[in-house]
Amino acid sequence: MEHAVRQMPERQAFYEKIDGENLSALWNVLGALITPEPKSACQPFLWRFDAIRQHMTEAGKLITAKEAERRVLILENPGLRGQSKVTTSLYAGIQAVLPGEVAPAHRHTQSALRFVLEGKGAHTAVDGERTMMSPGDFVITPAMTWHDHGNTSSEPMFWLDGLDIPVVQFLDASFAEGLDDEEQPITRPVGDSYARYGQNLLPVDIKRKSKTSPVFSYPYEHTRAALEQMKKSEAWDACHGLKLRYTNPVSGDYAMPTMGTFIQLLPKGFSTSRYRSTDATVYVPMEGKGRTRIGDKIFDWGPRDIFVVPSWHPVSHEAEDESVLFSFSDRPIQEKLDLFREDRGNA
Ligand code: 1HN
Repeated sequence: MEHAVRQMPERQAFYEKIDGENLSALWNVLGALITPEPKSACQPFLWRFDAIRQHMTEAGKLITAKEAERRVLILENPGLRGQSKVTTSLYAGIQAVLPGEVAPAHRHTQSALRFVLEGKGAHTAVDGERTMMSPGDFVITPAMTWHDHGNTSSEPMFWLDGLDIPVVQFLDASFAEGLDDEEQPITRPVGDSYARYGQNLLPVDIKRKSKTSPVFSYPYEHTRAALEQMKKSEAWDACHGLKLRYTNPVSGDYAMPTMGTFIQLLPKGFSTSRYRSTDATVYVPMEGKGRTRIGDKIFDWGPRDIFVVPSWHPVSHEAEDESVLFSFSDRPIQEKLDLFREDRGNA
């Protein structure tokens, strides 16, 4: 599959002739199309949150959340510049909502996840319900649900947005609309979805069409408590330390149909075994500090930095302090299409 076909004047003339009829010879491109293993333009990279915060503060003086609709700095993968992609299939950005601001209501077919980085007391409204946001919370905006954000606190609020924009783009399935009002009508009390779906209970006659978890918010307090309890058993996985996936309580599947979200704890001094998988992954350390080797590059990280591991690049983490890492990838899509592969080395 990897051989290159020889060029000859007669062949060249043939290619030029068929080119005019929108035809092209497979034998010239086969090797590039069907590679023996993933060959991605996506590159390993790390963004420092402190640098982004500074730029966001400047952006806050240049444009309001209302005018921008969403005041976001896109994390553009250096190998994919100009495409608004953090990996080949995923989008990521850092959003700021300043005190008193509203990011106006809209809805679209793209699904969004938020991972709260800094600030307290801002909220997002999804499908008629408000959710307060705190650092470490994982919050979901399902496809085509109305959503707006507001900050009635006195501190700026920063979070990471992850969206399946490139997937929806690839499938040409984008629909979006705005709302006449800035904020959507609130029809349910704060905490309603968590009480109804987030307590190992479900409404007796539950019928849901949506493949997204009805738990809009996974508060860090509970996530962290689960890790804290589990770490007592010291059952560390060689590649992952202690790694959990966020789930949809209705289906037991990932919390979102297109993006898998994960939280992992690495104890102080722990080094993970080399691991690689086909799902390019975006990581956000929430606590601790350490370094991660991705292929032949090494990145030092601390809380709120963001780094990206491309498909099939060997990755190993070293935690200098006890560390908690949030991550997300397109793994649910790959698993459903029988494309997901991982390599744990000998671990
Ligand atoms: C969006 O709706 C949000 O709701 C954030 O906060 C980022 C990037 C592209 C398209 C829609 C949000 C987005 C987005």
